[in-house]
Amino acid sequence: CKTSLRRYSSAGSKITINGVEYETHPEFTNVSGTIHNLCDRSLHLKPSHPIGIIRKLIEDKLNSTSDAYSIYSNFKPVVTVEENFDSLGFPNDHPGRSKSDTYYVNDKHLFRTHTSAHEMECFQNIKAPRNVTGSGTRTSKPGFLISADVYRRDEIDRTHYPVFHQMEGAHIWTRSKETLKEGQEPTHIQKLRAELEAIEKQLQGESMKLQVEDDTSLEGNPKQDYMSDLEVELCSQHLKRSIELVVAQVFNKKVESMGGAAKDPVLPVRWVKAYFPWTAPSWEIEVFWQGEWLELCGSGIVREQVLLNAGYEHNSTIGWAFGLGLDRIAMLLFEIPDIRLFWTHDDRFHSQFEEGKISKFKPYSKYPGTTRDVAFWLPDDQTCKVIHENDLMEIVREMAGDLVESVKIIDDFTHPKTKKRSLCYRINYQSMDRNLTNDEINAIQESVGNELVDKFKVTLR
Ligand code: FA5
Ligand code: MG
Repeated sequence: CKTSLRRYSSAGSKITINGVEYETHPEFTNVSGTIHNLCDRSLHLKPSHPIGIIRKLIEDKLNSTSDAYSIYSNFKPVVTVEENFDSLGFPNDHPGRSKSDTYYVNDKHLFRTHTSAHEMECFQNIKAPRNVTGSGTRTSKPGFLISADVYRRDEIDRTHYPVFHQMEGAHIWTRSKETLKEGQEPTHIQKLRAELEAIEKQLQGESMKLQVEDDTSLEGNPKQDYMSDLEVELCSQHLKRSIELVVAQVFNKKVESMGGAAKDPVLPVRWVKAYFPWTAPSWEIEVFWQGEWLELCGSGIVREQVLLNAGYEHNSTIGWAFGLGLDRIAMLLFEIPDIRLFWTHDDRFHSQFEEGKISKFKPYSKYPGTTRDVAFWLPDDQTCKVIHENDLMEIVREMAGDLVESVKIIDDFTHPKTKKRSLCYRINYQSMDRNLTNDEINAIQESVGNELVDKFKVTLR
Protein backbone atom coordinates (compact mmCIF):
# COMPACT_ATOMS: atom_id res chain seq x y z
CA CYS A 1 0.00 0.00 0.00
CA LYS A 2 2.50 2.57 -1.16
CA THR A 3 1.38 6.11 -1.68
CA SER A 4 3.48 8.55 -3.60
CA LEU A 5 5.13 11.36 -1.72
CA ARG A 6 3.98 13.78 -4.35
CA ARG A 7 0.32 13.07 -3.76
CA TYR A 8 0.68 14.45 -0.25
CA SER A 9 2.51 17.58 -1.12
CA SER A 10 0.48 18.93 -4.01
CA ALA A 11 -1.37 22.09 -3.06
CA GLY A 12 -5.04 21.98 -2.24
CA SER A 13 -5.17 18.24 -1.65
CA LYS A 14 -6.51 16.59 1.48
CA ILE A 15 -5.29 13.73 3.64
CA THR A 16 -7.43 11.59 5.89
CA ILE A 17 -5.66 10.34 8.99
CA ASN A 18 -7.48 8.19 11.51
CA GLY A 19 -10.79 9.35 10.08
CA VAL A 20 -10.02 13.08 10.22
CA GLU A 21 -9.57 15.05 7.02
CA TYR A 22 -6.76 17.62 6.85
CA GLU A 23 -5.96 20.20 4.19
CA THR A 24 -2.39 19.82 3.05
CA HIS A 25 -0.06 22.82 2.96
CA PRO A 26 2.32 23.40 0.03
CA GLU A 27 5.24 24.33 2.27
CA PHE A 28 4.65 22.27 5.38
CA THR A 29 3.19 18.93 4.39
CA ASN A 30 5.92 16.31 4.46
CA VAL A 31 4.07 13.30 5.87
CA SER A 32 4.81 10.24 3.80
CA GLY A 33 2.92 7.12 2.81
CA THR A 34 5.12 5.03 5.12
CA ILE A 35 4.11 7.04 8.13
CA HIS A 36 0.51 7.12 7.08
CA ASN A 37 0.48 3.32 6.91
CA LEU A 38 2.00 2.89 10.36
CA CYS A 39 -0.11 5.31 12.34
CA ASP A 40 -2.89 2.95 13.37
CA ARG A 41 -0.88 -0.10 14.41
CA SER A 42 -1.03 0.61 18.20
CA LEU A 43 1.72 -1.86 19.05
CA HIS A 44 1.77 -0.54 22.61
CA LEU A 45 -1.76 -1.88 23.11
CA LYS A 46 -1.00 -5.43 21.98
CA PRO A 47 -0.80 -7.45 25.22
CA SER A 48 1.78 -9.94 23.93
CA HIS A 49 3.91 -7.59 21.84
CA PRO A 50 7.23 -6.63 23.50
CA ILE A 51 6.23 -2.93 23.49
CA GLY A 52 2.83 -3.76 24.99
CA ILE A 53 4.36 -6.09 27.58
CA ILE A 54 6.80 -3.44 28.82
CA ARG A 55 4.11 -0.76 28.88
CA LYS A 56 1.84 -2.90 31.06
CA LEU A 57 4.65 -3.91 33.44
CA ILE A 58 5.55 -0.26 34.03
CA GLU A 59 1.96 0.91 34.47
CA ASP A 60 1.22 -1.84 36.98
CA LYS A 61 4.41 -1.16 38.90
CA LEU A 62 3.84 2.58 39.20
CA ASN A 63 0.25 2.08 40.27
CA SER A 64 1.18 -0.62 42.78
CA THR A 65 2.20 1.84 45.50
CA SER A 66 -0.88 4.04 45.60
CA ASP A 67 -2.87 3.83 42.38
CA ALA A 68 -2.04 7.48 41.74
CA TYR A 69 -1.92 7.39 37.93
CA SER A 70 -4.69 7.60 35.35
CA ILE A 71 -3.85 5.60 32.26
CA TYR A 72 -4.13 7.12 28.80
CA SER A 73 -3.22 5.00 25.82
CA ASN A 74 -5.54 5.93 22.97
CA PHE A 75 -4.49 9.43 22.03
CA LYS A 76 -4.40 9.83 18.25
CA PRO A 77 -0.99 10.72 16.76
CA VAL A 78 -1.87 13.96 14.97
CA VAL A 79 -1.69 16.91 17.37
CA THR A 80 -1.40 20.66 16.96
CA VAL A 81 1.84 22.62 16.82
CA GLU A 82 0.53 24.30 19.97
CA GLU A 83 0.25 20.99 21.85
CA ASN A 84 3.55 19.54 20.69
CA PHE A 85 5.72 22.67 20.99
CA ASP A 86 4.10 25.97 22.05
CA SER A 87 2.37 24.79 25.24
CA LEU A 88 5.71 23.36 26.39
CA GLY A 89 7.69 26.54 25.81
CA PHE A 90 9.77 25.39 22.82
CA PRO A 91 11.49 28.48 21.40
CA ASN A 92 10.57 29.33 17.81
CA ASP A 93 14.00 28.39 16.50
CA HIS A 94 14.20 25.03 18.31
CA PRO A 95 15.57 22.43 15.85
CA GLY A 96 12.80 19.98 16.83
CA ARG A 97 10.32 22.22 15.03
CA SER A 98 12.08 21.97 11.67
CA LYS A 99 10.59 20.12 8.73
CA SER A 100 13.71 18.00 8.45
CA ASP A 101 13.01 16.53 11.91
CA THR A 102 9.24 16.48 12.16
CA TYR A 103 6.37 15.13 10.05
CA TYR A 104 3.94 17.95 9.36
CA VAL A 105 0.40 17.32 8.12
CA ASN A 106 0.01 21.04 7.42
CA ASP A 107 1.11 24.30 9.04
CA LYS A 108 -0.97 23.69 12.19
CA HIS A 109 -0.91 19.91 12.59
CA LEU A 110 1.88 17.41 12.94
CA PHE A 111 2.61 13.86 14.02
CA ARG A 112 3.54 14.19 17.71
CA THR A 113 7.29 13.94 18.25
CA HIS A 114 6.83 12.98 21.90
CA THR A 115 4.12 12.05 24.39
CA SER A 116 4.70 15.38 26.17
CA ALA A 117 2.31 16.76 23.51
CA HIS A 118 -0.53 15.48 25.70
CA GLU A 119 0.72 16.85 29.00
CA MET A 120 -1.39 19.99 28.88
CA GLU A 121 -4.63 18.11 28.23
CA CYS A 122 -3.91 15.59 30.98
CA PHE A 123 -2.98 18.29 33.50
CA GLN A 124 -6.26 20.04 32.63
CA ASN A 125 -8.04 16.80 33.24
CA ILE A 126 -6.66 16.48 36.76
CA LYS A 127 -7.92 19.95 37.56
CA ALA A 128 -11.33 19.56 35.93
CA PRO A 129 -12.09 15.89 35.33
CA ARG A 130 -13.95 15.27 32.09
CA ASN A 131 -14.08 12.73 29.34
CA VAL A 132 -10.95 13.03 27.31
CA THR A 133 -10.14 11.35 24.05
CA GLY A 134 -7.44 9.19 25.55
CA SER A 135 -9.28 7.42 28.32
CA GLY A 136 -13.03 7.81 28.33
CA THR A 137 -12.98 7.82 32.12
CA ARG A 138 -13.47 10.68 34.52
CA THR A 139 -10.71 10.82 36.99
CA SER A 140 -8.91 13.15 39.26
CA LYS A 141 -5.96 11.05 40.27
CA PRO A 142 -2.93 13.27 40.94
CA GLY A 143 -0.86 11.62 38.23
CA PHE A 144 -1.09 10.14 34.75
CA LEU A 145 0.71 7.79 32.40
CA ILE A 146 0.38 8.29 28.64
CA SER A 147 1.62 5.67 26.20
CA ALA A 148 1.71 6.29 22.48
CA ASP A 149 3.55 6.01 19.21
CA VAL A 150 5.71 9.05 18.40
CA TYR A 151 7.18 10.18 15.07
CA ARG A 152 10.53 11.65 14.09
CA ARG A 153 12.32 11.98 10.77
CA ASP A 154 15.66 10.35 11.35
CA GLU A 155 18.44 8.23 9.94
CA ILE A 156 17.92 4.57 8.99
CA ASP A 157 19.67 1.77 10.82
CA ARG A 158 18.95 -1.14 13.19
CA THR A 159 18.08 1.11 16.13
CA HIS A 160 16.27 3.94 14.35
CA TYR A 161 12.80 3.85 12.92
CA PRO A 162 10.56 6.83 12.09
CA VAL A 163 8.02 5.64 14.64
CA PHE A 164 8.82 4.60 18.19
CA HIS A 165 6.99 4.55 21.50
CA GLN A 166 7.11 6.62 24.64
CA MET A 167 5.46 6.62 28.01
CA GLU A 168 4.90 9.96 29.67
CA GLY A 169 4.42 10.11 33.41
CA ALA A 170 3.52 13.00 35.66
CA HIS A 171 2.48 13.62 39.26
CA ILE A 172 1.36 16.84 40.88
CA TRP A 173 0.61 18.11 44.37
CA THR A 174 -1.67 21.00 45.28
CA ARG A 175 -0.26 23.36 47.84
CA SER A 176 -2.41 23.55 50.92
CA LYS A 177 -3.42 27.00 52.16
CA GLU A 178 -4.01 26.20 55.85
CA THR A 179 -2.66 28.21 58.76
CA LEU A 180 0.09 26.18 60.34
CA LYS A 181 0.77 25.63 64.01
CA GLU A 182 4.35 25.92 65.12
CA GLY A 183 6.49 23.07 63.85
CA GLN A 184 3.67 21.80 61.66
CA GLU A 185 4.39 21.13 57.97
CA PRO A 186 1.88 21.95 55.20
CA THR A 187 -0.34 19.05 54.18
CA HIS A 188 1.18 18.69 50.70
CA ILE A 189 4.66 18.36 52.23
CA GLN A 190 3.43 15.74 54.66
CA LYS A 191 1.81 13.88 51.77
CA LEU A 192 4.95 14.03 49.67
CA ARG A 193 7.04 12.70 52.56
CA ALA A 194 4.64 9.84 53.25
CA GLU A 195 4.40 8.84 49.59
CA LEU A 196 8.15 9.03 49.15
CA GLU A 197 8.63 6.81 52.18
CA ALA A 198 6.23 4.23 50.73
CA ILE A 199 8.12 4.16 47.43
CA GLU A 200 11.48 3.87 49.18
CA LYS A 201 10.19 0.97 51.21
CA GLN A 202 9.02 -0.75 48.06
CA LEU A 203 12.41 -0.15 46.43
CA GLN A 204 14.16 -1.76 49.37
CA GLY A 205 11.94 -4.81 48.93
CA GLU A 206 12.97 -5.33 45.30
CA SER A 207 15.41 -8.17 44.69
CA MET A 208 17.29 -6.05 42.16
CA LYS A 209 19.43 -3.47 43.97
CA LEU A 210 20.36 -0.30 42.19
CA GLN A 211 23.70 1.36 42.68
CA VAL A 212 22.64 4.96 42.16
CA GLU A 213 24.86 7.87 41.23
CA ASP A 214 22.61 10.89 41.72
CA ASP A 215 23.57 14.35 40.52
CA THR A 216 21.60 16.43 42.99
CA SER A 217 23.58 19.61 42.52
CA LEU A 218 21.51 22.35 40.91
CA GLU A 219 24.51 24.09 39.42
CA GLY A 220 23.69 24.86 35.80
CA ASN A 221 20.34 23.16 36.38
CA PRO A 222 18.47 25.74 38.42
CA LYS A 223 15.25 25.32 40.35
CA GLN A 224 12.23 27.56 39.77
CA ASP A 225 11.77 30.52 42.06
CA TYR A 226 8.20 29.68 43.01
CA MET A 227 9.26 26.44 44.68
CA SER A 228 10.98 26.11 48.03
CA ASP A 229 14.19 24.13 48.40
CA LEU A 230 12.31 21.51 50.39
CA GLU A 231 9.63 21.14 47.71
CA VAL A 232 12.24 20.74 44.99
CA GLU A 233 14.10 18.18 47.03
CA LEU A 234 11.06 16.07 47.92
CA CYS A 235 9.56 16.32 44.46
CA SER A 236 12.83 15.34 42.76
CA GLN A 237 13.28 12.39 45.07
CA HIS A 238 9.73 11.25 44.45
CA LEU A 239 10.39 11.42 40.70
CA LYS A 240 13.73 9.66 40.85
CA ARG A 241 12.68 6.89 43.24
CA SER A 242 9.53 6.24 41.15
CA ILE A 243 11.59 5.71 38.02
CA GLU A 244 14.16 3.65 39.90
CA LEU A 245 11.35 1.40 41.06
CA VAL A 246 10.38 0.75 37.44
CA VAL A 247 14.00 0.10 36.45
CA ALA A 248 14.56 -2.30 39.35
CA GLN A 249 11.43 -4.25 38.54
CA VAL A 250 11.89 -4.50 34.78
CA PHE A 251 15.59 -5.35 34.91
CA ASN A 252 15.02 -7.87 37.64
CA LYS A 253 12.52 -9.63 35.42
CA LYS A 254 15.18 -9.72 32.72
CA VAL A 255 17.82 -11.14 35.04
CA GLU A 256 15.34 -13.78 36.24
CA SER A 257 14.47 -14.72 32.68
CA MET A 258 18.16 -15.28 31.96
CA GLY A 259 18.24 -17.96 34.68
CA GLY A 260 21.22 -18.78 36.88
CA ALA A 261 21.74 -15.11 37.64
CA ALA A 262 23.46 -13.77 40.73
CA LYS A 263 21.39 -14.05 43.87
CA ASP A 264 21.48 -10.37 44.69
CA PRO A 265 21.89 -8.59 41.39
CA VAL A 266 23.14 -5.01 41.40
CA LEU A 267 22.48 -2.58 38.55
CA PRO A 268 24.40 0.69 38.20
CA VAL A 269 22.23 3.67 37.24
CA ARG A 270 23.02 7.38 37.12
CA TRP A 271 21.05 10.62 37.03
CA VAL A 272 22.57 13.09 34.61
CA LYS A 273 21.66 16.79 34.29
CA ALA A 274 19.60 17.56 31.21
CA TYR A 275 17.64 20.37 29.62
CA PHE A 276 14.00 20.42 28.45
CA PRO A 277 12.12 23.67 27.80
CA TRP A 278 9.23 22.65 30.07
CA THR A 279 11.04 21.26 33.13
CA ALA A 280 13.50 22.77 35.63
CA PRO A 281 15.57 21.25 37.02
CA SER A 282 15.85 18.33 34.55
CA TRP A 283 17.64 14.98 34.43
CA GLU A 284 18.07 11.89 32.31
CA ILE A 285 18.51 8.45 33.78
CA GLU A 286 21.02 6.04 32.31
CA VAL A 287 21.44 2.35 33.06
CA PHE A 288 24.70 0.43 32.80
CA TRP A 289 23.92 -2.76 30.94
CA GLN A 290 26.35 -5.15 29.25
CA GLY A 291 29.18 -2.65 29.30
CA GLU A 292 27.24 0.36 28.07
CA TRP A 293 25.35 3.31 29.52
CA LEU A 294 21.89 3.39 28.01
CA GLU A 295 19.65 6.47 28.22
CA LEU A 296 16.18 5.46 29.29
CA CYS A 297 14.25 8.61 29.95
CA GLY A 298 14.18 12.37 30.27
CA SER A 299 12.53 13.98 33.27
CA GLY A 300 12.25 16.99 35.52
CA ILE A 301 10.21 19.28 37.70
CA VAL A 302 7.36 20.72 35.62
CA ARG A 303 7.76 24.39 34.82
CA GLU A 304 4.98 26.42 36.33
CA GLN A 305 4.17 27.95 32.93
CA VAL A 306 2.94 24.56 31.72
CA LEU A 307 0.60 24.33 34.70
CA LEU A 308 -0.57 27.91 34.14
CA ASN A 309 -1.23 27.03 30.47
CA ALA A 310 -3.37 24.16 31.73
CA GLY A 311 -5.45 26.51 33.87
CA TYR A 312 -3.82 26.18 37.29
CA GLU A 313 -3.48 29.24 39.47
CA HIS A 314 -0.10 30.81 40.11
CA ASN A 315 1.65 29.29 43.13
CA SER A 316 -0.97 26.60 43.54
CA THR A 317 0.69 23.45 42.26
CA ILE A 318 4.02 21.63 41.99
CA GLY A 319 4.90 18.41 40.18
CA TRP A 320 7.21 16.30 38.07
CA ALA A 321 7.13 14.66 34.61
CA PHE A 322 9.14 12.06 32.72
CA GLY A 323 9.19 10.68 29.17
CA LEU A 324 10.51 7.17 28.73
CA GLY A 325 11.42 5.44 25.46
CA LEU A 326 9.88 1.96 25.26
CA ASP A 327 11.54 0.58 22.12
CA ARG A 328 15.17 0.62 23.22
CA ILE A 329 14.37 -1.02 26.57
CA ALA A 330 12.25 -3.60 24.75
CA MET A 331 15.07 -4.31 22.26
CA LEU A 332 17.51 -4.79 25.11
CA LEU A 333 15.23 -6.87 27.35
CA PHE A 334 13.88 -9.13 24.60
CA GLU A 335 17.24 -9.18 22.76
CA ILE A 336 15.70 -7.98 19.52
CA PRO A 337 18.48 -7.16 17.02
CA ASP A 338 16.60 -4.92 14.61
CA ILE A 339 13.92 -2.34 15.43
CA ARG A 340 12.00 -3.22 12.24
CA LEU A 341 11.04 -6.55 13.82
CA PHE A 342 8.52 -4.78 16.08
CA TRP A 343 6.55 -3.85 12.95
CA THR A 344 6.60 -7.21 11.17
CA HIS A 345 3.35 -9.11 10.54
CA ASP A 346 5.25 -12.41 10.66
CA ASP A 347 3.75 -14.83 13.15
CA ARG A 348 7.18 -16.34 13.84
CA PHE A 349 7.88 -13.10 15.65
CA HIS A 350 4.56 -12.57 17.42
CA SER A 351 4.06 -16.16 18.59
CA GLN A 352 7.23 -15.93 20.72
CA PHE A 353 5.97 -13.47 23.32
CA GLU A 354 3.58 -13.77 26.19
CA GLU A 355 1.78 -11.18 28.28
CA GLY A 356 3.68 -10.26 31.47
CA LYS A 357 6.82 -12.18 30.46
CA ILE A 358 10.23 -11.10 29.33
CA SER A 359 11.79 -13.69 27.06
CA LYS A 360 14.72 -13.84 24.68
CA PHE A 361 13.87 -13.46 21.01
CA LYS A 362 14.88 -16.50 18.94
CA PRO A 363 15.87 -15.37 15.44
CA TYR A 364 13.90 -17.49 12.99
CA SER A 365 16.32 -17.14 10.12
CA LYS A 366 18.34 -14.41 8.64
CA TYR A 367 17.76 -13.75 5.01
CA PRO A 368 20.71 -12.56 2.97
CA GLY A 369 20.93 -8.86 2.28
CA THR A 370 22.29 -6.96 -0.64
CA THR A 371 23.78 -3.48 -1.00
CA ARG A 372 23.47 -0.81 -3.66
CA ASP A 373 25.18 2.56 -3.83
CA VAL A 374 23.63 5.75 -5.08
CA ALA A 375 26.07 8.52 -6.05
CA PHE A 376 25.11 11.94 -7.32
CA TRP A 377 26.31 15.50 -7.97
CA LEU A 378 24.46 18.15 -6.03
CA PRO A 379 23.04 20.91 -8.23
CA ASP A 380 24.99 24.18 -8.18
CA ASP A 381 21.83 26.11 -8.93
CA GLN A 382 21.14 27.93 -5.63
CA THR A 383 17.43 28.07 -6.34
CA CYS A 384 17.13 24.30 -5.84
CA LYS A 385 15.94 22.89 -2.54
CA VAL A 386 18.80 21.91 -0.25
CA ILE A 387 18.81 18.20 0.41
CA HIS A 388 18.82 17.31 4.09
CA GLU A 389 20.00 13.81 4.94
CA ASN A 390 16.61 13.01 6.46
CA ASP A 391 14.99 13.84 3.10
CA LEU A 392 17.12 11.20 1.45
CA MET A 393 16.26 8.72 4.21
CA GLU A 394 12.61 9.46 3.61
CA ILE A 395 12.85 8.78 -0.11
CA VAL A 396 14.58 5.45 0.49
CA ARG A 397 11.99 4.49 3.08
CA GLU A 398 9.19 5.49 0.78
CA MET A 399 10.53 3.35 -2.07
CA ALA A 400 11.81 0.37 -0.08
CA GLY A 401 9.60 0.25 3.00
CA ASP A 402 10.90 -2.23 5.57
CA LEU A 403 13.22 -3.84 3.02
CA VAL A 404 15.81 -1.20 3.88
CA GLU A 405 18.02 -2.08 6.82
CA SER A 406 20.38 0.90 6.82
CA VAL A 407 21.56 3.87 4.79
CA LYS A 408 25.04 5.26 5.33
CA ILE A 409 27.03 7.96 3.62
CA ILE A 410 30.26 6.47 2.23
CA ASP A 411 31.66 9.35 0.21
CA ASP A 412 31.44 13.14 0.25
CA PHE A 413 33.80 14.92 -2.08
CA THR A 414 34.13 18.28 -3.81
CA HIS A 415 35.75 18.44 -7.21
CA PRO A 416 38.86 20.67 -6.94
CA LYS A 417 38.27 22.43 -10.26
CA THR A 418 34.52 22.57 -10.79
CA LYS A 419 33.79 22.86 -7.03
CA LYS A 420 30.88 20.52 -7.62
CA ARG A 421 30.03 18.35 -4.63
CA SER A 422 29.31 14.66 -4.94
CA LEU A 423 27.71 12.38 -2.34
CA CYS A 424 27.49 8.63 -2.26
CA TYR A 425 25.18 6.63 0.01
CA ARG A 426 25.27 2.88 0.55
CA ILE A 427 21.86 1.29 1.00
CA ASN A 428 21.61 -2.09 2.68
CA TYR A 429 18.54 -4.02 1.66
CA GLN A 430 17.47 -6.98 3.74
CA SER A 431 14.09 -8.45 4.54
CA MET A 432 13.15 -9.85 7.92
CA ASP A 433 10.73 -12.30 6.37
CA ARG A 434 11.92 -13.49 2.97
CA ASN A 435 14.55 -13.62 0.22
CA LEU A 436 14.89 -10.62 -2.04
CA THR A 437 15.22 -10.83 -5.81
CA ASN A 438 17.73 -8.80 -7.78
CA ASP A 439 14.98 -7.53 -10.02
CA GLU A 440 12.93 -6.02 -7.21
CA ILE A 441 15.95 -4.38 -5.59
CA ASN A 442 17.12 -2.97 -8.91
CA ALA A 443 13.68 -1.52 -9.47
CA ILE A 444 13.62 0.05 -6.00
CA GLN A 445 17.12 1.42 -6.47
CA GLU A 446 16.16 2.95 -9.78
CA SER A 447 13.13 4.64 -8.27
CA VAL A 448 15.28 6.05 -5.43
CA GLY A 449 17.57 7.60 -8.05
CA ASN A 450 14.62 8.96 -10.02
CA GLU A 451 13.03 10.55 -6.94
CA LEU A 452 16.33 12.23 -6.06
CA VAL A 453 16.62 13.67 -9.55
CA ASP A 454 13.00 14.70 -9.56
CA LYS A 455 12.80 16.31 -6.11
CA PHE A 456 16.31 17.65 -5.60
CA LYS A 457 17.62 18.10 -9.14
CA VAL A 458 20.73 16.03 -8.48
CA THR A 459 22.69 14.42 -11.31
CA LEU A 460 23.23 10.70 -10.86
CA ARG A 461 26.77 9.47 -11.42
C1 FA5 B 1 11.68 13.68 25.07
O1 FA5 B 1 11.08 13.20 24.11
C2 FA5 B 1 10.95 14.37 26.19
N1 FA5 B 1 9.57 14.55 25.80
C3 FA5 B 1 11.08 13.58 27.49
C4 FA5 B 1 10.58 14.33 28.71
C5 FA5 B 1 9.27 14.20 29.14
C6 FA5 B 1 11.45 15.16 29.43
C7 FA5 B 1 8.83 14.89 30.28
C8 FA5 B 1 11.01 15.85 30.55
C9 FA5 B 1 9.70 15.71 30.97
P1 FA5 B 1 13.96 12.67 24.31
O2 FA5 B 1 13.93 13.18 22.93
O3 FA5 B 1 15.28 12.59 24.99
O4 FA5 B 1 13.02 13.53 25.28
O5 FA5 B 1 13.33 11.22 24.30
C10 FA5 B 1 12.97 10.56 25.49
C11 FA5 B 1 13.34 9.09 25.40
O6 FA5 B 1 12.79 8.51 24.22
C12 FA5 B 1 14.85 8.86 25.28
O7 FA5 B 1 15.44 8.79 26.54
C13 FA5 B 1 14.92 7.52 24.57
O8 FA5 B 1 14.73 6.46 25.46
C14 FA5 B 1 13.72 7.56 23.67
N2 FA5 B 1 14.08 7.94 22.30
C15 FA5 B 1 14.40 9.18 21.84
N3 FA5 B 1 14.68 9.13 20.52
C16 FA5 B 1 14.52 7.83 20.12
C17 FA5 B 1 14.64 7.13 18.88
N4 FA5 B 1 14.98 7.74 17.74
N5 FA5 B 1 14.41 5.80 18.86
C18 FA5 B 1 14.05 5.16 20.00
N6 FA5 B 1 13.93 5.75 21.20
C19 FA5 B 1 14.15 7.08 21.28
MG1 MG C 1 17.39 12.64 25.04
